[in-house]
Parts: sequence; C-alpha cells; structure tokens
Amino acid sequence: MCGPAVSDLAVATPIPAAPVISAAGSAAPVPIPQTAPPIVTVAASNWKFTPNTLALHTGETARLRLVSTQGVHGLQSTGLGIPLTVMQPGAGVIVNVTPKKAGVYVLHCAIVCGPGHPNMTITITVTDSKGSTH
Ligand SMILES: [Cu+2]
Repeated sequence: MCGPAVSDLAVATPIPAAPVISAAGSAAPVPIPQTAPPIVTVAASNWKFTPNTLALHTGETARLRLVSTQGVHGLQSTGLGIPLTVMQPGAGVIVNVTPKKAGVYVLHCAIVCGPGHPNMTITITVTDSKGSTH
C-alpha cells in the first residue's frame, strides 16, 4: 500500500545516566609501616659468613636474611633470640632479631659443615641507647 512516506521519527528517549555507585565500604589504603627495617643479608659459604660482623641495637628489630651461597650452614643464638636457622642456597630465611641485652655475641656456624667449621663465626655487636656494649 502506498502512502506518504512516514518520516522516520526518531523518538529520542533519553537514557538516564547510570548513577555512579560509590564503592561502599572501601577502606582507606593501608599505609606501609615507615618503621620497617631494611633487610640485611647474611650469606654463608665455606667457611665464613659475609659480612662476619653486624652492629645491632637493643630494642630495635633487625631483619636478617640468612642464606647460603655454598654448602649448608646454620645460625643460632639463644642470647639474641635467633632460633636454629638452617642456611641453604636459595631465597634464604628472614629472621627478625630484637636484641634485649647489649654485648658482643660471637656466633658459630650451627651446623657441622666441614674442615673450616670451627672457625666459622659471625660477631654481632649490640649496643644500647648510650652506645655501650655493657
Ligand atoms: Cu658450619
């Protein structure tokens, strides 16, 4: 059937803008503790620790990464609160150390590792707030 062309009436139906839904319950970003101490790597090899001296402070937590670059070794100190930690090649083990008492701690390798084992030591010097080791 013929008829007048019906103009294409575009009925503009406004589409309501989608409401912006705020993320409910979004928590404030958790700040990274500013006090996190840097990680100090102590590497064991046949037959030494590198470094073989460390300086720590009473009441301050040090983070040690105990790892081996050669062989299997270990570290332990009851005085410093370091549990027996086996040092093996790989990623290492992070140990938090918070010295309570000032002093000079000589730690021997905690695992019998070969001919150089008896002389394999690391000396950890702990000073108090006055800079004293006594
Ligand atoms: Cu050893």
